[in-house]
Amino acid sequence: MEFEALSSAELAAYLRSVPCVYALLNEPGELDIAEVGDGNLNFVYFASNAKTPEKSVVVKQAPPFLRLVGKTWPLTRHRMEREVAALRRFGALCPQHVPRVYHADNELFLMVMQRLSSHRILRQGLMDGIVYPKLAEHLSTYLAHTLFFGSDLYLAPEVKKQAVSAAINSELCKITEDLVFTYPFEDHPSNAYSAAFPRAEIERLWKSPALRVAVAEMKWAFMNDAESLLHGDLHTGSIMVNQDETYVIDPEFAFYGPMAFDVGAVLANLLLAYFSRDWHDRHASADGKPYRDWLLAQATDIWNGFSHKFLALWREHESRRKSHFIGGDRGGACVEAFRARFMQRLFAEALGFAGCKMIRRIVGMAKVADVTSIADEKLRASVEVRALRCAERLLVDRQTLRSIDDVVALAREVQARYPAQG
Ligand code: SR1
Ligand code: MG
Repeated sequence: MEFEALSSAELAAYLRSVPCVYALLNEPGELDIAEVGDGNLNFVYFASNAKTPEKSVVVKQAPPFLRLVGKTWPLTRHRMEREVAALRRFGALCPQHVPRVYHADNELFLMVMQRLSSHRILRQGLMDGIVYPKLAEHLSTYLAHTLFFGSDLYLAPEVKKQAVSAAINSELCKITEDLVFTYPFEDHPSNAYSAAFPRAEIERLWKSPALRVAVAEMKWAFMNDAESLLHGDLHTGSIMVNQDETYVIDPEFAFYGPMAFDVGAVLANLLLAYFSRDWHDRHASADGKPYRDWLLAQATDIWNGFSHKFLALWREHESRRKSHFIGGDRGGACVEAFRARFMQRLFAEALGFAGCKMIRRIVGMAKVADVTSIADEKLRASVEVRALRCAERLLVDRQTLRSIDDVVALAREVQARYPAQG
């Protein structure tokens, strides 16, 4: 049967029929329903008790297609099960940073979840120049906990393998394999260019063997390195914030993949926010220079915080278990040497993934508002060139950029070398 989105009346009747939701909504006689989804995949509704509007939930339903494109791009509705499972797993590990799932329906492919009514999407906050003082602390905790506790550093091998198998998410991974790692690096019809974008810039990347090989290496890692349960789409539109709290939403792309993919997504989106400040500073109340510095400080603090917390979890776990992943280590030098190499590899991979993710947002079909909202065509093109040049260096030089300070220096250098036009 052809899919029809639920009408407000149907959804209200449904929500009243689910006892736990009915109770959460304060036993509503009437519900106010608003469709608010602006994402690429799903329908999202706010449902509030008409008499006590603070009693409110979010309902998310997966249609059998990609919302951004419509029925011509069919997509499994089982993605909702992946998202619910990931929210529950991440919520168990990091309840302070993950919204609660109140109810899931595997026949309607929908879930009812916590409404974050005093929070906003981080990307919008960054565009408006808002400082979030706890952001780096919260995101580094979220990344360290979700990535460490999903990995073979913590889980028993048979539990981990079972978890890998339960989290298979082939259709959504295929979207990433195509849209992040393949189409932007060829002359694909789904690519989209802004009006003043200099085509020579992308031709240059397509013809760079060093870049093409680097991207292929990242694609291989994405497809093969089942290291931990990932969010899988951790851009700044998947994060909700206020001055005190940070929540990570929308893990429908969750699967077992390389840990650095989530870290790289966060870094990529902070860099896109940084390069687009020439436009947003014109409208933000804050002074431009300190805000740019704050954005780069977030990248620094998130990487350093993540690395520190991940290592602390690892050391604590092995000390409690009285054994090491690498086995007996007389003298103890090899354990720490392995950890140092492990984190250096993660860092290099995070830079490679960040590079791919920046390029896909400039050249590929799914863009980001930080850049698309730049109404001045020439200025937007300057921002796009900076993002591409920085991304190229992140990919090609990912082994020689040894620290997050090197990345910050690179971002500043690119910003200075490609001044804003327009
Ligand atoms: C075609 S779906 C486009 C993008 O939206 C999601 O947020 C993912 O980033 C996906 O690649
Ligand atoms: Mg999403």
